[in-house]
Amino acid sequence: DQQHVEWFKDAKFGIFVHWGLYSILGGEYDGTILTPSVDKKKFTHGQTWYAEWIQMRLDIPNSEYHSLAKSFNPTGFDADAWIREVKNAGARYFVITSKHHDGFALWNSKVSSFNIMNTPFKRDVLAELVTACKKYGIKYGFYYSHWQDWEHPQGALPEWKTQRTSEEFEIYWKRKCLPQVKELLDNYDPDLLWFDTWGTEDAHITPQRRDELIALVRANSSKCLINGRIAFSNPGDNIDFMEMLDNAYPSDIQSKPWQTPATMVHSWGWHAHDYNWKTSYRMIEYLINNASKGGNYLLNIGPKPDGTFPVPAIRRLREIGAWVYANNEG
Ligand code: JFZ
Repeated sequence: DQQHVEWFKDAKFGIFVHWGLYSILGGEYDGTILTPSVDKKKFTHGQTWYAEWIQMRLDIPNSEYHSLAKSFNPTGFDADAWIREVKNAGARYFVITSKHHDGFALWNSKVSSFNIMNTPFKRDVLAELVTACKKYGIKYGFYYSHWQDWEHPQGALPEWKTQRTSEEFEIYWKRKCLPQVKELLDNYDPDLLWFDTWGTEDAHITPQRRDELIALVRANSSKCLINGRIAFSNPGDNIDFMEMLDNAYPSDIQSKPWQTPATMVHSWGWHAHDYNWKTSYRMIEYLINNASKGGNYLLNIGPKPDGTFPVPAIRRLREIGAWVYANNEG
């Protein structure tokens, strides 16, 4: 039964958000700014200066990085205002990083204390965003980093660090990953889960674990879509949609519905020194190009540590929205 994927097939446009403790740093730590000239050999996917990678990029130990939680207090956060912008941009769905590679959960998680309730903010932002999405008729989903987890002692680390064995990873998998995914399904009933791997198959995300995770989602939700990045290669038939690389289009007809994740600048998370803003005109072209080939465009914003969208992002959302609503029913 593929009914649950119908909305995704004609959604065309979604908004993605990367937000977490790394947003506080905005691409800078201890006087060092992440720039395009950083040492490229540490990265395989060529994304050398993403702000959300700052912990690994600058080798910040957990003992230091985790103290960022003590200053996470985005008092300007307004879920209704965010989703109003999403709606006015003409997007039909919204995806946010429930937990990125750093392991920090943006919801009230009983599985791991490394979560937003243990910050001065103490508000479950996922719960607030879900309420707003329902109000505005926006489908919603969560990015969940099921492979990389730099907080858990047995979570996967980047390839240049010492690797966990499969037996070690199993502890993280059983005690954090699977229980947190179940928690997301139970508490928030998402329309979509967005898992993240890249590269080639390794000892962690084996076909067996991939299938175990798919089975968990299916056992707890009949509607929740699962993306192809759940596994490295040949993710199998049991997934709902594929992802192209950033701003790329498939060269042939896809057997699965698909989307392109893309970001307004270079970084996904907020980076105060990233001036690579794409023009609205260019992003509208990407959107049209994807939609004309049957795909969706999932456009990312990195909110600031005060909880607001950067002004250049708001301007672009509104310019894109003006085009969408002038040319479509929205
Ligand atoms: C991954 C993450 O590492 C990154 O922080 C962000 O969340 C992004 C959406 O996903 O980065 C990737 C992974 C794979 C590719 C590009 C960026 N790729 O295959 O081109």
